[in-house]
Amino acid sequence: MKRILFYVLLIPAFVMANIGISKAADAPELQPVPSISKEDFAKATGIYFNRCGGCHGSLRKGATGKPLTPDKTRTKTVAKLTDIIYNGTEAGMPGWGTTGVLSKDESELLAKFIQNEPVAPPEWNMKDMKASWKLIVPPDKRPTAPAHKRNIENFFAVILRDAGKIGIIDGDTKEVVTTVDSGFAVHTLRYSYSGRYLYTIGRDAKATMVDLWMNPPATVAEVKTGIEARSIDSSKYKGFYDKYAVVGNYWPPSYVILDGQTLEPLKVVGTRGYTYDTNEYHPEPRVASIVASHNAPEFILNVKETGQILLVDYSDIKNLKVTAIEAERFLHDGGWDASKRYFLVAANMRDKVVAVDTKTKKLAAIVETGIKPHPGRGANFNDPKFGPVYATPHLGEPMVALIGTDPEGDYKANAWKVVRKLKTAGEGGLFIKTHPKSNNLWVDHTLAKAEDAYRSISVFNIKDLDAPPKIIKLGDRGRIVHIEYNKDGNEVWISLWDRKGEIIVFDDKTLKEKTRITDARLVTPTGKFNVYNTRYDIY
Ligand code: DHE
Repeated sequence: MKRILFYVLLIPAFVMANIGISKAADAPELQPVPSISKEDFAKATGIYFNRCGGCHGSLRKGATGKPLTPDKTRTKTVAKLTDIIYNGTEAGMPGWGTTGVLSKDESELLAKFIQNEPVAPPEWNMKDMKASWKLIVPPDKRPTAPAHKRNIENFFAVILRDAGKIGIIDGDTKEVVTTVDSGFAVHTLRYSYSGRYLYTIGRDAKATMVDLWMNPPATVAEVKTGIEARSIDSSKYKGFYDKYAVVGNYWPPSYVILDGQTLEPLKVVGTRGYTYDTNEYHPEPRVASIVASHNAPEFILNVKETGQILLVDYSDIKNLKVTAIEAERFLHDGGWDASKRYFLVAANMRDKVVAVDTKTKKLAAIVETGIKPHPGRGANFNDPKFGPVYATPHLGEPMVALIGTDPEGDYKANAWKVVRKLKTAGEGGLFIKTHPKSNNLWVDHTLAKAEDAYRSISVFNIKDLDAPPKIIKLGDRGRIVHIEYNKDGNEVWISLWDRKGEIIVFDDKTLKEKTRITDARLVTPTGKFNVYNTRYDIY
């Protein structure tokens, strides 16, 4: 027995020595763990949550950004890490100092913070959700018909990010009808299928629900579904209109099904589990984008770190049926193809777009597109040469990729292939938009390094995609972000993102600026969501 044990221990040591593996010699030298006061640790935790956690994860295991666990961060000095945080990286991380967000001292504090062990945020259970739930106006106290004469279908709800509010703008008159409170740094908005209710989700996982029939529109319910979230949508299948909403949490990693009329939390489902490829346990698989199917009672949820797309059948939430499709890691943002049969989502750190067939409930394809695709919800149109395509810009290069989306039609040879690459005025592309009635394709370059690029927009003529885009410079301040059409598809709304924010409105035919919506309340406008286009997923 002793002899067996001897060989068991000896053989690995022998092999390691002979192939040159000397664990101690090759392991990088680790810097000492810097000490931080309790107050500074709390401050750094707040900065990390606001600025870093979205990309690097609460447990710092990495996703869109690199892992920042101490085994990695302690291979660098505090000075080196401070420099990276302050100045950014070639790989696309913004310079938090050079963009004016963090001071040198704050960058250094953060450098020390990430050399310490990560502390997991608290859990958030049904009891906590129920305690946070406020039914401000119960359904039977709400109007039975619209209490104003405005054209709700052409309302735009605008995220006022740093104000933690939503602006409701009348798309016909361009008046700011009202602003309503939302969660902290609200991230996305969606409407109920009827178009009556607006659902919002804050970075702090506070969901709110606004009744657009009220005069003025007002918040009727709110609930905090977790500690951190980015996505929300509502049931869009016949028989389930306005019945359920769903929130995708970043922390705790989970999704929560809510009553669509009251936001009462009904069911929470955890997403912790195993990566689709290596079957390693991941403690923080976050729910990224969500869409609601028009063809089945299903929510489509993208689990970032484990690389699975979940088709969650909400027809019987007591006996939930979930189809988990193996896709690709680091799923982020995405949207429907024009037929609304296929859902396409970027696996941005893998430079790929994944397509799922929601009819067969199977993976349709994985397409390599370019460096860090970021479609938002993407854009659909008919390429004159290649037929129906889905378009995505890229964070890492000045390029829009067009992917063929017609696997059963005249253009099936192009299906799930990149049929064209269009050159834009800058990298750092976040959002893209067109409309079935338009011949234009608008693309931003919000996170480009060059000022000229992040203050301008590229517009392609869909009928002549061989021609370069028209590049329109939109001003001398802020960054240009997110594009939305009005209901008729003849106006384009673009945000000028700074504290004195503006919405710039273009005539889509002439590409001439029509007007600028300015209002002291329009603080840091980002996403804008037209009621009609969003509820029917027109993009
Ligand atoms: Fe977003 C969409 C997550 C940074 C503005 N953002 C999304 C979606 C996800 C996401 C998962 C898809 C929601 C859906 O469709 O269901 N975003 C994240 C991040 O994790 C990330 C990288 C870092 C973070 O900490 O948040 C991030 N996002 C940003 C920004 O910096 C932006 C420009 C401003 C902000 O709010 O911080 C921004 N993201 C948006 C907007 C949408 C969005 C406006 C919705 C676009 C749409 O048309 O649907």
